[in-house]
Amino acid sequence: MRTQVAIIGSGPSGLLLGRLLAGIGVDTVILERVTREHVLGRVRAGVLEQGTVDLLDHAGVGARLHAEGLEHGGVSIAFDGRLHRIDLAGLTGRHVTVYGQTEVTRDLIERREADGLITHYEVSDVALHAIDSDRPFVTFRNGGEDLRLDCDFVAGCDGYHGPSRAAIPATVLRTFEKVYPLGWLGVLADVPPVDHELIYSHHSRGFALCSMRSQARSRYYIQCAADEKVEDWPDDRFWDELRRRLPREVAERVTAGPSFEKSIALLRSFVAEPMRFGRLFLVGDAAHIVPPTGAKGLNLAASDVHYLFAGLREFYREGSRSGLDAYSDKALARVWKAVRFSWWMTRTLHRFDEEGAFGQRIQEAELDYLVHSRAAETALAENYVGLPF
Ligand code: RFL
Ligand code: PHB
Repeated sequence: MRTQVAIIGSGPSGLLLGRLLAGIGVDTVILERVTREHVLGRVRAGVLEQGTVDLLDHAGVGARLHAEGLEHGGVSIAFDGRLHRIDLAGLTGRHVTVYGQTEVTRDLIERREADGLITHYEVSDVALHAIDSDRPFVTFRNGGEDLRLDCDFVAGCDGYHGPSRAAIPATVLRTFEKVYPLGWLGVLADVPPVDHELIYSHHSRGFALCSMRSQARSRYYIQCAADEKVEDWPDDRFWDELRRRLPREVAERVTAGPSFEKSIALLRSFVAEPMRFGRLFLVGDAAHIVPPTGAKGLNLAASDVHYLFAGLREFYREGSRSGLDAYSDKALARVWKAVRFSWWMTRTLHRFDEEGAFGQRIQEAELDYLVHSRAAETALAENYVGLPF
């Protein structure tokens, strides 16, 4: 079989790219390792930058997001028993939208199906070939058959563990990594959120985050050790620990309830350069990972898609390769700024035993500076709402 752009991975990167290309009449086939249900069941990001919302609108999948998403004009930082609100809207003129990645994925999958476009789920042995030639192709197994997909370009939207990045020769690829010695234990529960906006809490027992999916569904996270097990965290222990890490007046307002999702995510920063090799383009988590503290992972996937879509549109409409040639540099310039911001948020808000008393004092000074300097608040706000594409 043949398509114009072979997309590996049906996460938000692959689905959004596929939808934008469909809008200009460019054909795509998506190859996905797991089932449709598995893709739709994953609980991940919750905060969308304005640029991501604009791109989803441009792709024609913004209707439910606008009806059900929650616009937040501020975010709170808690430390030393107090809450400090950062006025995102006042400082930047922009806001963020709370709308789960699960919902973004559902909207995109339903639209792809309505458009009659092809996604092969549960494929295995995906391998990329001749990506440094003008005739790349992808081979894979589907339903016991060995198949071949010829294409003009391959979009590697297959996340951190996918085969695309591994197809770039080691002599070309350079990687940068920082692994943090901690994890986030996350819980979803159908209880009203403790506040109408998000609260990021720095505490001597460890970091905590109060987030949400709707007025009736809360998403909470607490810092845990990297080797902890979900089974060791029954709901009661989770709620108790969460409350202890929040200022008293906030803790008293937390509504506890049975959780229906509980998982541990490890924190790392990772970047692969370049994001293009021949006719292969890496997009989203395939090229970079950020710790969730800055809420940037999904939003970076969206900005990569924006740059790649612009390059492909120029190629198919005008025959020009200049946008595609600029893709890696443009995407990486924005990626590194988000990597820096996520690293800074992570470093400032978590408990790091190995940094000792000196490290703790630096964190306290950083937070004190943040809440007393409009410049420092503005720096946080403009990164949090998202730097321009
Ligand atoms: P995905 O979502 O990982 O999708 C990759 C897809 O590729 C498939 N795949 C393969 N397909 C075929 N063959 C193979 N061999 C394959 N190997 C893999 C996978 O099955 C999958 O369907 O990458 P994508 O599309 O680049 O999207 C990236 C985002 O998912 C990710 O950056 C965010 O979820 C990160 N993230 C957050 N981002 C934000 O912007 N705001 C947040 O608030 C936020 N919170 C989070 C997060 C990630 C978290 N976890 C669990 C990692 C909170 C958490 C807890
Ligand atoms: C979430 O709601 O899942 C969430 C919100 C903000 C973050 C990370 C995750 O920084």
